[in-house]
Amino acid sequence: MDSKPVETVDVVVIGAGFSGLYAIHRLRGEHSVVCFEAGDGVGGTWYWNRYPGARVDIQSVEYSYGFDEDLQQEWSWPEYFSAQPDLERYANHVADRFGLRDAIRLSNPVQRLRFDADTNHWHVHTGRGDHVVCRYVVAATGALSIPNVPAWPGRDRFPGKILHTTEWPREGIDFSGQRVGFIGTGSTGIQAMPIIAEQADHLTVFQRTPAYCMPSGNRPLDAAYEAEWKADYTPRRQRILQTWGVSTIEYPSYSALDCTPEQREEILEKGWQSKSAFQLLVAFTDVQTDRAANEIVCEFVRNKIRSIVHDPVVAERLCPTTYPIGGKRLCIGNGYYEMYNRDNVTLVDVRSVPIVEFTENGLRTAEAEYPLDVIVTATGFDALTGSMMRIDIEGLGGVKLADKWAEGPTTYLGAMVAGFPNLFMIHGPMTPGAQAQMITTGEWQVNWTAGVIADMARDGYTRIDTTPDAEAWWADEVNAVSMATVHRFADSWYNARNIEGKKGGFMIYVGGFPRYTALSNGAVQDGYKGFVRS
Ligand code: NA7
Repeated sequence: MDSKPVETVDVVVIGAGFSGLYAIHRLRGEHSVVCFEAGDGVGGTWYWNRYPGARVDIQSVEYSYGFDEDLQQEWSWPEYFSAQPDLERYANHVADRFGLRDAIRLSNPVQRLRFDADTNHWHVHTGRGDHVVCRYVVAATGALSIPNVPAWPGRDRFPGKILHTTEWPREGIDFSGQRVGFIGTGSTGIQAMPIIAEQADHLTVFQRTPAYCMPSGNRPLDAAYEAEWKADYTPRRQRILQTWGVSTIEYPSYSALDCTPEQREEILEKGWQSKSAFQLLVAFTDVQTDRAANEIVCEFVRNKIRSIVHDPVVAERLCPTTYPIGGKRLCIGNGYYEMYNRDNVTLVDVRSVPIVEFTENGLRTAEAEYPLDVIVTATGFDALTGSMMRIDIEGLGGVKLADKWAEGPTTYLGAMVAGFPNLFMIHGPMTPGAQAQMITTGEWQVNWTAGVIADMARDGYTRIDTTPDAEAWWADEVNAVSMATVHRFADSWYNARNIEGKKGGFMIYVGGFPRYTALSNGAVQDGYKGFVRS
């Protein structure tokens, strides 16, 4: 029984990350809005991920909001690629500047959603006993918010700390004199490890799959560059939506296969030195679509690793060979490969000799025990579906979302799920997600959702749903475009193969943001094709 009185609002927003904050701002001009947030502060990803070295991998001048001209003119980023404290500060600034805090209830996670088909309202129940009845729910729950921690036995026996990077203590951790074990060599691990290695007595890296990593070229933001952006923001924001989400890289018109070896080397070296993260992925037109073109870039990076890392055995162990570059998100680092030249860093291959258990001394693989004081897991996330599946969501006919998605997510445009009316997802499964720049594209999805909600009132409807046929059509589209890229050749959170036993197939839309927006707008303009309104 809820002890608090039942409240009624128009819209409940779940999550006060960057998309959730904008959703509050965008919707509350015309609607009453309440936002529930699990954390005790705003910022979502940039609230939770406070591990050492946490930093955005897209330039801050573009990884920022574009909805308010004054905001983008007045805000200054100290570096090209901002660190977590600056991003969290920005989220708080936006919450204050636009007066969003009175709509946000912190430390109050949504636990249950139930749709009342008689009234076309959602009943929202939270961890703090709130019960809100609303017409629409906008779930901005985050694509990467539920940590994946492999279930090795013996966790209770290990006397030291075991930390996941997304649950980092606000006060930080002093690694001085510590023997640190680090599991996970994705984007997160690559950012955190070089900093931890500088403090720790010893760092043992447990690597299952080596990563392709290119240097970020981070540096203090140049005033002239900032001014150039500020003088030209509107077209630049539009360009972000017209590319695959990063406008600060150059998109060439030549294939790798049409260049001579010398030309390729020159282009790739320029890309590596470009200080524009991700440039290697678009060094040629076909890096993301042609295995032979892709392999040219892979070998370039392997040779970089061989030239940076002194110990040839360690260098070879760090060379990715089993998947194409860009098949998983390219890692953007600051001194990652160089770190392996330190005397206090050891690399252990846990692909051939897997981790078996935590022990009273540290971590045991199938071959050896490693004595440790602290273990850090940067083992990724139950991505895309995890945050929705953990909420008890009951749609039409008592169907639970977790049951409907037991074999993998089904959505229409990544925005709605058939049988769960009036529930919109931002950056949900089968949207472009991290394949585009998430603040700008999150704004776009919120605007699209706000338009759909406005049309409901205009057209006199109270329920919008989608259909299994529309979901099947979208699944075909998501799969078809994924077949055109190299993503299918890598195991990653894009295709649910980062977690053993997770089902779902391809969960990211890699057809490009321009095509995604055209299809989403087209559905609306085509009389809400694929939707059912009543
Ligand atoms: P990622 O990219 O999913 O990386 C997780 C890492 O953890 C990766 O190296 C995994 O190896 C490793 N991992 C996961 N499970 C295990 C087990 N059981 N044993 C050993 N190693 C394991 O997560 P990140 O947090 O780094 O980055 C997520 C996104 O944040 C990133 O894509 C950017 O968009 C920002 P694997 O490669 O699966 O073999």
